Amino acid sequence: MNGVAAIALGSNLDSVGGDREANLREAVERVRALGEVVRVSSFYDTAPVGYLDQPRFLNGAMLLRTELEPVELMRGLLGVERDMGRLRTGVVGKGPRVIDLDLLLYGQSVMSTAELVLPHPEMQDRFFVLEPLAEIAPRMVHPVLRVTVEEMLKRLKSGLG
Ligand code: PH2
Ligand code: MG
Ligand code: MG
Repeated sequence: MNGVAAIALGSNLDSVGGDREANLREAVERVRALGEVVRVSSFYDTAPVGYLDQPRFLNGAMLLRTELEPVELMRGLLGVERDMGRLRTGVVGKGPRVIDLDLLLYGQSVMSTAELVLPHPEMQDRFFVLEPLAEIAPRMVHPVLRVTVEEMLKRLKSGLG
């Protein structure tokens, strides 16, 4: 398969490598090993959503053209998280993290396994995902909702969901 994947990036902790912005930049560089980086959004300072008792996030999005299958790509992203010092044991789920890389869309792929759900089930509800993604891929279509990223953002803003 050869597809264009949309990936969300987030960080709200310093790492040994630097601050939130340095972490996002480092992640983009490391993701280059998984395919061709087509676009990278600006980075947005955002208030934490869900688990609120944690530092503000820096969020962004990127488009990657890759020959990896969706699950292989996701494993690659988890590898980047791990290599950058992301801890997954003994920490609050949805809590502070050095780097978070979420696979949002992979072309028009729709799948649901224990390892990976595509499209990302919460992307349409998250400003911190849709704002950066709308900047780089406004016309990319959600294969289940059948609306563009631009439209998802508009609906979220208007409270239609
Ligand atoms: N990620 C979460 C939970 N809450 N809030 C913001 N603003 N940005 C995030 O990336 C984020 C969050 C879990 O992945
Ligand atoms: Mg996440
Ligand atoms: Mg994640």
